[in-house]
Amino acid sequence: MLRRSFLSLAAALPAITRAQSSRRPPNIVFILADDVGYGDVGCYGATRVKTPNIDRLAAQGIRFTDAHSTSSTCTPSRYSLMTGQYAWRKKGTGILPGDARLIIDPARATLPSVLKSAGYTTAAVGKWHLGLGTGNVDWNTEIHPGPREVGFDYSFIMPATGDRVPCVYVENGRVVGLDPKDPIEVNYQHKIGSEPTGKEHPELLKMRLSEGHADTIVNGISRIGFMSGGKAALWNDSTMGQTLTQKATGFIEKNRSNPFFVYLATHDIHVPRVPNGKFLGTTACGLRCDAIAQLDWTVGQVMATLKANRLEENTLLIFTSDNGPVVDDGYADGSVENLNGHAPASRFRGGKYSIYEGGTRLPFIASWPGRIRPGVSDALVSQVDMTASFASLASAKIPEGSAPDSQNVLPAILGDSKQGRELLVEHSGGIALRQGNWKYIPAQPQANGPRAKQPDRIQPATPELYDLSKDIGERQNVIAANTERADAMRAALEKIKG
Ligand code: NG6
Ligand code: CA
Repeated sequence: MLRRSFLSLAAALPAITRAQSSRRPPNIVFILADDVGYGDVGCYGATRVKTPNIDRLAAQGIRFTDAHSTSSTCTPSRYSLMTGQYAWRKKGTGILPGDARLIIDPARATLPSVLKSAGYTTAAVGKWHLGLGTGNVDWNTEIHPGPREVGFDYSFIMPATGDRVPCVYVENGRVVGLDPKDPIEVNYQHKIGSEPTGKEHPELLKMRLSEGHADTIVNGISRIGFMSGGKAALWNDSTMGQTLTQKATGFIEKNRSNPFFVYLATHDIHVPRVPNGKFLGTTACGLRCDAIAQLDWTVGQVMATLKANRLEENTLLIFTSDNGPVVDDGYADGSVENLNGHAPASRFRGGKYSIYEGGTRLPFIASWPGRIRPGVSDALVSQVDMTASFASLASAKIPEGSAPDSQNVLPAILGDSKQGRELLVEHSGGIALRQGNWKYIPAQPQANGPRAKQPDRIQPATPELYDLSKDIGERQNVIAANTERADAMRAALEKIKG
């Protein structure tokens, strides 16, 4: 074992020397897809949808088999990624409405601010969903605090999600294309303005609803929340993939001569799924998979841009997702009917909204040609670790007290070590603990929404223990036969909770 790690270290040495002798630290491009599950891409087993670009990235980099988002939904997951703090430690980090205030304290060091302190130029492109302003956002003036105040030099964002108003892009704090004579108003309590809603006018909808999403209709699709005004600024759902990709690649081109960090948070494959016409019907598993095809195109564009600008060998490119998969997430878009054997969570139990592995165990690929040697890693790593790991890569300091849960797993990410975390807290409303191949799940808070009893959303009401080395699908609760281990893991979890 020792000998092997010595050998792999020795093999990596010339590359390390090369990286260190170049004057600048490597660029970092972090592509965070939305709701993409472990089984949704080819290199993780998908066959009904082809993902040649993501597969190529995996072939030239390291494909992780036990990498996690911190949470099974977007806002807490992204909060943890950005702050290096587990979201369950902080109140108010659940799924946010589109008019929520910024939930990251600008006084804290963040992933982008730490990189900025090391000389990086930083950009956030795509889905934000971490709130903006300090309450009662005025969408018609400069909106702050937001990405800039937490460390992003440039930002081009969707404020919340594709299915939440306001349906406009915000670039560096300003709504893009806003006509001042047609001001935007947003309300999550009651209807405003004269635009029809999905509830009143289902006949106007081009996408039927299965749950919620019955408020203001924008581009023929009703959303969560009410919005009036801003007609000229509304985004076009079917060009969103292209728009976000171009903003990210444009930033890369513009900043090619200085170290940069790009956080590209795609809207794909979140609902509403409106992939561009050129991807429609290109897969064998419906609209959800067509959105995966569009996502794969985005990854290909980023790779091509790095190559064209001769940045490949000086850029760490990571591809992952914010939480596990969901097929019907409120729009009856045919994705369930057209699955055709496609298994979004692969062999794992649960998905988005679930404490089981499907909730947070996701594709995670790290590529850096010339530095990372291709392979597969079973190291346990979490997105909460990006702050400490990227700080280490950039030789940046994390101020005392910031990023408290972030561990430096850079050696695992670069393939110099097979070792990741020893312990990981998973989160989906409640929390659970991973220790090696063991997973301890305390009794979880019970939801009572219309879907809470769906098999892929059931949360355990009493404690469970799984040995993932024998039972990757978390089917055999072995707590009764392993009470000592369960007690020890419960105690370890209590200690981490503090
Ligand atoms: C849920 C929405 C779902 C999605 C999710 C957030 C309903 C019925 N469901 O409340 O459609 O928007 O929030 O997804 O409204 S996430 O990926 O941003 O966490
Ligand atoms: Ca998500």
